[in-house]
Amino acid sequence: MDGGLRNSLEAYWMPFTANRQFKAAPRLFVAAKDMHYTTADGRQVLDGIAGLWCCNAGHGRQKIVDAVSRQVAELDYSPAFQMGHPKAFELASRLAGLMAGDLDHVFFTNSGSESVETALKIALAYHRIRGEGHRTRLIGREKGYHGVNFGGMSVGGIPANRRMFGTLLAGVDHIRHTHNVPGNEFARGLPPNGAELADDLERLCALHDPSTIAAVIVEPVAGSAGVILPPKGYLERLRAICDRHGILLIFDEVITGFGRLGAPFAANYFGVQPDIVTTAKGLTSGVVPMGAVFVRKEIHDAFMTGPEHLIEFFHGYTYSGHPLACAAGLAALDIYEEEELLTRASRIGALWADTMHGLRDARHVIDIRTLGLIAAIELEPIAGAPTKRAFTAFLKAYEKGLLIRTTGDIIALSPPLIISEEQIATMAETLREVLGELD
Ligand code: PXG
Repeated sequence: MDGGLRNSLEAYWMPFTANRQFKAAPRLFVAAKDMHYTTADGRQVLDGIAGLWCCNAGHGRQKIVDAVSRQVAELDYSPAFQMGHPKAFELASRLAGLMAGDLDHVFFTNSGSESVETALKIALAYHRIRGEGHRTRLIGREKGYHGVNFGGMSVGGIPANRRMFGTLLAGVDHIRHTHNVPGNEFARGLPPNGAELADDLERLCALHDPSTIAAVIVEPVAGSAGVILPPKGYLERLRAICDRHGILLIFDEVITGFGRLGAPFAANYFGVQPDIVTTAKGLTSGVVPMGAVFVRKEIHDAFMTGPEHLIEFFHGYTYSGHPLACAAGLAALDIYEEEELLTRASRIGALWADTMHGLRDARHVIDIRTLGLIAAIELEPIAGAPTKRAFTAFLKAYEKGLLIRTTGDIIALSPPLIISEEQIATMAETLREVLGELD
């Protein structure tokens, strides 16, 4: 690499990246179309993770490109506070129509992290408005990922994401995770064992008194910690405990939203009704940053009480409901609808699961988990060097033309929902080759 290029890589401090490793051997994408990225050296790379779980309609979709282009020329920005523009209302209405039950009010943000902060603040304010200001505790789950801001980091349960950052939010506790429950190895779909882990919430209710708890936030399917599935009956049990104690249940659907499981949202898929749902990513198919928080009617209406000239909720972002994001969101929803993408994972899920579980005899594999169009391939860590084996797999897969994600020693896969049957087979073949070459 020449000195000039090295310098040009230096200034950008990359997020969640081994910066020195990257800059010594950069991996740059310069274009993307449908299921493939093009690298700076002109190679095609099959996208096994929808960008970062977000490009659900695939890349370079003309309808989205056109909608965003038209929008930037017509109305580039409209103030988010005390003013509106038509597409924000249209998008919120369409989203409410897709979502399960009466989660029919939508608050716009710009990312999953902001959606989480917004949801936690809505939960606290809702109780306070109703005269239950004693409900201040927030409960998350071990291994949970709810973004990187202080609220989400606090209810999150990934140690590396927390340990450098002081005391975090006060009054937060965590229920146990559901990873690697004995008897669940290589289960297809929802694991059979571990529903009783939901009862851990009762332990925290007994410890803190349930009247101090505002909300519980969980990912219906945990993505970042390595695809951790809810045992059969687990989410229903969590819902029942929340109901018993007047606790709000928040589903963080930043990954599961917009078709990942074969239904529009996990709330639809599992038939479990949360009180608040956080989303982002697939909302615009990753094209323009945007998040949306869905709130049940009763919660929204509780805010709409005081004098009408007063702001009901002191929260929002300059770019909430940004016109470009709304244009991208509406076009993405059009594509999802026309191509029936939000339910496609239910149609090819069996093939996906068969193909991925076909890797169970590959080297180093100790577990495989699949649901919808998600898969995790868990590897035996190298003794004394955790994460190294999976990271090497990531580098090798990239060299062989396949983009995957790894967390710890787990390979996570979540392709765009447009993936073809042949491309699913290609993914598995490449992975088998990669696993066979690992130390
Ligand atoms: N909640 C959940 C459940 C997430 O998965 C966030 C919140 C935060 O979203 P933003 O938009 O602020 O990044 C996420 C993000 C991975 C990976 O490969 C996962 C995420 C982001 C990047 C990589 O596991 N999830």
